[in-house]
Amino acid sequence: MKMKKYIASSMAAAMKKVQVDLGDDAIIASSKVVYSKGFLGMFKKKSYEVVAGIERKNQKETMISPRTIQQPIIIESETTEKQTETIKKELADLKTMMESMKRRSASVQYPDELADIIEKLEQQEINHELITQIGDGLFTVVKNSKNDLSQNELQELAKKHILSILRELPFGGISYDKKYINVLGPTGVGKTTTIAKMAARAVLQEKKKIGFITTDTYRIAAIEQLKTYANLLQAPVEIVYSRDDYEKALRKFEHLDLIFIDTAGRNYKEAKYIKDLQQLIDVEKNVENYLVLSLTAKERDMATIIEQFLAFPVKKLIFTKLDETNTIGSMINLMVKYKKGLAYYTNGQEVPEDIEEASMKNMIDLLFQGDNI
Ligand SMILES: Nc1nc2c(ncn2[C@@H]2O[C@H](COP(=O)(O)OP(=O)(O)O)[C@@H](O)[C@H]2O)c(=O)[nH]1
Ligand SMILES: [Mg+2]
Repeated sequence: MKMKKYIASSMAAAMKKVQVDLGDDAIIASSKVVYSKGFLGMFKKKSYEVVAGIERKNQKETMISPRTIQQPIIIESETTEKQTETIKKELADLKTMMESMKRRSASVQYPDELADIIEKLEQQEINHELITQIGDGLFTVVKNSKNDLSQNELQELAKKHILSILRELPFGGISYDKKYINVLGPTGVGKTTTIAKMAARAVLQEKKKIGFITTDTYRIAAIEQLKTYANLLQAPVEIVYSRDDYEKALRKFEHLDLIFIDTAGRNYKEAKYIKDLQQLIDVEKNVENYLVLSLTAKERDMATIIEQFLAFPVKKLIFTKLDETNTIGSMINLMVKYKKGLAYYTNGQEVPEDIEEASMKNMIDLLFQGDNI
């Protein structure tokens, strides 16, 4: 089978080229994102490369026929057990590869009317696996539908499909069932600012008596920052340097409704603070843990951070700096991958207004926002 390379500015466009050139029977051997070299490594251009070919009738069995696969087994009739294992593994790999090729080539066969939606999800950087899942779902509906569906109807269907993927995950902010709100995450993501926003809501809307504890004693500025917000809300702050301080702070705040615990980013590596907290408070019973991530970070780095916190019972994430990006696919990819819910997302530096409690619906609307297909 002769292979050809197709390059275009989107995956959908590259697939289209393949389809126009080779027709519906084209087989996709590989697809990837490529970056062209820019000046001094800058201004790199992103494009999509698809390698595809078409099987000619008389060549049908040349590539991956059962005979080709079996041949080594027949020739090597005196193979040792180890060799047999290797061959079995190779066969299994080959099977996986063929299944994946079949699956990828299926995307070529998505009808044209799905191209815009698939492209939108790609632009949002939803990962390939989820896009295939959504695309396959829509494809089934389109195939079985008697009438043509409008773009709006298709978009609604795509939203419903995403809702069903997310349905097990918890959404929404502080429950007010637990006394301690523990906010974790690396430095600079916006933990303290977000705490101030959450605390302001607790005081102004829920009329809670609140207090703050900070273990982020590394930089004076960080303490001052929290004190400033606490003063505005006329709430007490305890600065905790040791386990003793911790115990004292917890006792001192016994009469309050809600305690926000601000942490130092570097603690996520030490994990000592987390252990202390676990020993002092019944974490399961009394603490709601939130992990804060910034949408401006790379998805891979965010994944590493989530993995560092897997041992800790974090049920929901908070994503900050939505105002600094147009893509939220990474948020959805990570939530699905790590089965974490979403509490809030924040969209600016202003306290207390730049925060929104998350719901499944507003997150999905956000994904298709500004979209008038
Ligand atoms: N653009 C934007 N900046 C934010 C947001 N949340 C926090 N920041 C800024 O990010 C910086 C670090 O915030 P800070 O709360 O000190 O982060 P921490 O180190 O995690 O406690 C500050 O300049 C904040 O104003 C947000 O939603 N959008
Ligand atoms: Mg801070």
